[in-house]
Amino acid sequence: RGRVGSVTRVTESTPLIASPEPSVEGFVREYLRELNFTQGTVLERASTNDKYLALARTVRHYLMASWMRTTSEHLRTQPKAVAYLSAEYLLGRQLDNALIAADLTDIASEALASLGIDVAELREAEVEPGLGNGGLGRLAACFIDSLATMAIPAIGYGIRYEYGIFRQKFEDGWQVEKPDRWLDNGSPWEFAHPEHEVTVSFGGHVETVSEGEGADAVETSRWVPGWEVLGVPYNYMVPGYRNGCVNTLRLWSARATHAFNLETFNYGDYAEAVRAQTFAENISKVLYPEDSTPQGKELRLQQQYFFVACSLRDFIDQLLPQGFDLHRLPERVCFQLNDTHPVIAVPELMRILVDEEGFAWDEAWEVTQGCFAYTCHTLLPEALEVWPVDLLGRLLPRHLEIIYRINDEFLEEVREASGDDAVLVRRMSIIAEHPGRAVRMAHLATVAATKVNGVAELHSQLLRDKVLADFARLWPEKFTNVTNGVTPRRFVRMANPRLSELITEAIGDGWVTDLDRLRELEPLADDPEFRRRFREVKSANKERLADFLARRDGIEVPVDTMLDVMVKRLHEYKRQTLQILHVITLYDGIVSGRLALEDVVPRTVVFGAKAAPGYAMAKQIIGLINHVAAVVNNHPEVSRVLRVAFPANYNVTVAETLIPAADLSEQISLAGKEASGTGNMKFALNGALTIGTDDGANVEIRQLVGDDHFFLFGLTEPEAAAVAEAGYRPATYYEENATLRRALDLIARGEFSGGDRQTFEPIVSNLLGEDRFMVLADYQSYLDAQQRVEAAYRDPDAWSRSAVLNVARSGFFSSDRSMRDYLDRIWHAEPLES
Ligand code: KOT
Repeated sequence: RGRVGSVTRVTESTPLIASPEPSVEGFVREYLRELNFTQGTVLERASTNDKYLALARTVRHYLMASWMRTTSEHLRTQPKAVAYLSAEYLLGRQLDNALIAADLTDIASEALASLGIDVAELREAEVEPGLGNGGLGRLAACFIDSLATMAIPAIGYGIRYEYGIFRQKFEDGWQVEKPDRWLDNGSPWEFAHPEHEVTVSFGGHVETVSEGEGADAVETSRWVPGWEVLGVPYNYMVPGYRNGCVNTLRLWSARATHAFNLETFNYGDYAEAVRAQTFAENISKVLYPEDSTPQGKELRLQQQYFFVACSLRDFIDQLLPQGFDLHRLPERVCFQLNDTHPVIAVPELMRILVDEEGFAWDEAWEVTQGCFAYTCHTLLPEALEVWPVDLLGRLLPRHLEIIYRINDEFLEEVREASGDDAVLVRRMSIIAEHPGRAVRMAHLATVAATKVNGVAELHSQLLRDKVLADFARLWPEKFTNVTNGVTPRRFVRMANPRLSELITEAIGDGWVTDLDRLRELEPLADDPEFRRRFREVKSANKERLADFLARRDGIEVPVDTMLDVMVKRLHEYKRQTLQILHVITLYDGIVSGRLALEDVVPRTVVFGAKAAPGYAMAKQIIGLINHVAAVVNNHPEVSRVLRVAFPANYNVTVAETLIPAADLSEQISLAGKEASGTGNMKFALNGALTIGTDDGANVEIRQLVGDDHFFLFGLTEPEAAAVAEAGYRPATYYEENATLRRALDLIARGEFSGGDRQTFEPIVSNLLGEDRFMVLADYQSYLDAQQRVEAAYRDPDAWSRSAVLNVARSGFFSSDRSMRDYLDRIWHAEPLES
């Protein structure tokens, strides 16, 4: 596969242009070519966006040959591939990641500097593709990064939403949502391929046709759809870290069909035709902003089927050789279902095999069961997706029929195994009967999948013991765990260049793709000089953050305080309320004179969180945090030791500047509610200490870093379950704990709402009356843990020793390790030879 002049031969038949050799002069040339010939402007007149677009396209050139080569190698060698099906990819900015993957950071900076351009300024011009809500979407982005870095033949499939997660603003401290027009300035990282469009059908009805005569006659179903849309694929490069592998992320965009256009437009009703066209294109218009609470909207189901139908068709038609025997599909692919959002792929594959390919039902079911694996990401019952039968039947009548048959045969198996246990059959059925008939997508996924996994040890255990216990008894070998991970490329190497350099100086740069090697830092935790340099890195990162927030939000962050950070979606189970109660308690202590200023370790509490637009309580909590912030920050005494910062529109870009600066990571969900968490991992890897409950991956973080370097508090999952079982009465805690009472009374009396008692009444009455997530039960334990945090922070040497040990012992949380676990336990695919 050597270079032949400027042409690289990939296969016997595929000639390929080589990417340019990396050099400063070469880069300048490529850059000017892009600026002048593609962007169509001259340097003197170019806007920042022009310059950014030209830079992005230039960087692309250097990855292009690898991309084409990887693609051709997949096609030529037909290895087993992983097809990751996810409704969300929270990618974050692409430029810096591509520069680092291609090892072009220095060359690009020098080249552009020679033209008088500052690359740092161009980086800021990129609008991040926010095609996800939070953890689940960011996980998908980390996974495809790791798969490429490990040279695994993999493709990510998803939706190219025209509007990603909303842009959050605050008006008087209350969240308002603005549309995320991320495509407006051009999107240099995508490649549209309208020639590979796929037709997707919806609606209509099912006809039963008899084939054959007399006793041989068989009834078969035929779907007669009511309407169609087209899916146009947009390809994105997924570059591995300096390994010559560039995989593909393929996102689908909806278009009206050509036939449809012709018919309706010819009919003469132009306005109606345009309206109908808009209807089709609405399917990929906007990301649903609900995290962990499905909305049950018809358009959402359309989105799910749309991208899944496109993806299966695409995989079969484009990635398998013509005439491939689909009986052998499980040898070629594992479709990984990222939660239940893509589960409609199961009946879709059955439909393709039975209706289009003429498979017998049993044959088709065997193939289907061999092709899918399911990852569950939640424990909250309200997050489990169900689709009303009438809605699903209207939109996808043939699929509903297939689901019924899958269920019939499955329930037969349950009856046999259980000796006709009718209660069990009702519990396990894919079809729920109450409150209305509905398809339980998690049951469908579990029945169809070869493997079902949770995303952290505790979570997988709870899936086996509680949420899916009946299924785990029937098929114990189906259930497994794969603890989540995060990509060290983006979240350490790219987000924290200073720490990266310090680590590399100490142990070489192998850690970037082999994160267990961070262990080699352990002895350095006892080296005072290393700890000093570590503290220097932290404080430089705080300066960088302060500068960033000053420019972005006009927020002033003191750099010489403990930086205490809670960033994640706003959800009651995550308990942002608990942290704001701690802030209020500190405030109350100082204002009431019970707490002397000298006795408080100065800290800056930073929140970042979006609330689902329809989630009223979450929006209340955002309002409360902002109003408390205003009071605290404006108080002459209190603000000397305590600040609250809540930059709006927390996203991947903000995470990248915030996390490397943090001292304390808040992971304070009620035990048994957070499936894993992945922010917790990012903080530990960047040398923050965690204050956290025994929940999700916190459990594993604490086991690895050691109890002495982790601030544990709160009920355990079995304890919380027992409290709930016995009947939880939050008011008791209010009555018995004076500190807690004062904090809640301050809110109730309007201390943070200009004396108005109504403003935050819903929060207070919820906490006192229901408090579903046991904030009050864990309050005192949390306060005590914060006391231990203060004590520890007063000893900078001991603190930085713990911080270094957090880094050294968190290598396990690389998403490369997660990928190895998926490969060993679920996918059984192998790297492409290079
Ligand atoms: C969304 C809708 C339905 C069911 C689950 C979700 C979901 C779960 N969205 N995000 N998650 C989070 O996924 C992360 C990655 O596995 C976890 O770390 C986190 O705990 C989940 O809350």
